[in-house]
Amino acid sequence: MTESLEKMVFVVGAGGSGVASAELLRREGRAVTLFDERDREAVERSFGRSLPEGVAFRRGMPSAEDAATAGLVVLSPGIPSGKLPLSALRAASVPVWGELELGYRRFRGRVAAVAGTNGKSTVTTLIGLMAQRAFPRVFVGGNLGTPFVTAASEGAFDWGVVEVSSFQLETIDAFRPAVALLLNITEDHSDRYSGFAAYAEAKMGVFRNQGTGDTAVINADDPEIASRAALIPGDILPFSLVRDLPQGVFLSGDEMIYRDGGRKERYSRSLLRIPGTQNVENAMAAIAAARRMGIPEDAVREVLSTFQGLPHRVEFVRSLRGVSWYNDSKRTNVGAVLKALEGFSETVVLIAGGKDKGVDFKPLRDPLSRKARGAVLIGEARGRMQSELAGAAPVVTADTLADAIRMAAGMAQPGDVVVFSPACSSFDMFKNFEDRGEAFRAAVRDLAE
Ligand code: UMA
Repeated sequence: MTESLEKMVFVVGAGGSGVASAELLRREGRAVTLFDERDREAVERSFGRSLPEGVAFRRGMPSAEDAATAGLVVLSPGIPSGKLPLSALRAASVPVWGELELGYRRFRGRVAAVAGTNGKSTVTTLIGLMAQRAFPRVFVGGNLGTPFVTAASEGAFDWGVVEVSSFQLETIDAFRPAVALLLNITEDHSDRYSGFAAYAEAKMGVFRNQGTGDTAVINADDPEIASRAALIPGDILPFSLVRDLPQGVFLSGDEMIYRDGGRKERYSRSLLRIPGTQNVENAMAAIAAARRMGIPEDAVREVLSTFQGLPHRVEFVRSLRGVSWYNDSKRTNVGAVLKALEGFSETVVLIAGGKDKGVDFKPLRDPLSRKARGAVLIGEARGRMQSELAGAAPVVTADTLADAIRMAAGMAQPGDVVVFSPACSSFDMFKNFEDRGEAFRAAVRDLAE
């Protein structure tokens, strides 16, 4: 469906991506109404400034009666499309795009898109840094922070390197990245999707519009992706930790080997400053994408050997009485915590919990029973987590993060690691995962010697 330029645009959701979309559309001269379930005052307070000039605001969601007055709906990723009057919009031929689709339609340049349950932000940052060494104008953003639409007002780019979430991929239409990556699919956001298949299908959307000349970088070791690979229309370049590939990137001993056509390049694993096998996967995905984007080998090596990792992802905080403390607040799902735990050879005290997204916590039982001294659980999910994890290791609950830190400090023995890897989102007790990670860091730094 095409947008009707004469009619009003409804931008639904007045968060970061909605407001950036409204600003872009206003600059294009469009009439825009922003909708949000919070009132205007609350929205403006959260931004610390007024809404963009010339943009109308309405509290609530558009109604079926409104549909005929809209030429386009731009839906924010955090709002399920079921909140819109979808049949009325369809009847009036009004397209519903996400901010990602709007950004793509307006962006001038080639796009590399990074999808997956875990590792997206790290891989997006790695590829972004590599691209910035090779090309004069590169946009890096998307789900990890700066909304993609903001690039539309900034002229032409060589590349846009964009992290894309399953929420954003639900509302694409023409979105066609020249290079698309899917790092892994494990359970997350069960409160939003009718089942795992629906979530996986949203993620596979990153490849939907690809065709000849486009590259699809996929994790060959992920059974969910491998079983869907036949649906990918682009040219597949896989990566693997466990087996040699005739084409793609794979780990062989201590080397990551890139094979593509007649080329073969070797990247030593010891180049990497970021720990754990999950980061070897992230590096291999970035190598595959970067080389297909035309980024020279030297630029790839330079970034791999200097990138220190993003905050809140297995971030070392301090060592105290022989115990190392790590802030891993970004781990908001079970699959991510499994990977984080795998990355430690030491005995672990896990601090976890947060907003309950309805997922199954039982997969954590195995690593807890093998390598944990115990677990301290916080937040809305703590009761359900405790009952699902009981018996795998000593499991206790705490009312506050500060209490949990004190309890973990009491459990840990010299040589152990304490990691705060929540497996839940943060919204029950904190503004976001950054806020939660900062609170953790500050409280750990405050622990007395
Ligand atoms: N709102 C409603 N009704 C609802 C839900 C929300 O009115 O049912 C309103 C809220 O009052 C708020 C606005 O919608 O004013 C928030 O919109 P939003 O949740 O879509 O958030 P944005 O601020 O626009 O941020 C979004 C992404 N958020 C989500 O996907 C939930 C950000 O990803 C992203 O950085 C940003 O766009 C720029 O692209 C965050 C995230 O948590 C980091 N992503 C999830 C993840 O990574 O797992 C997918």
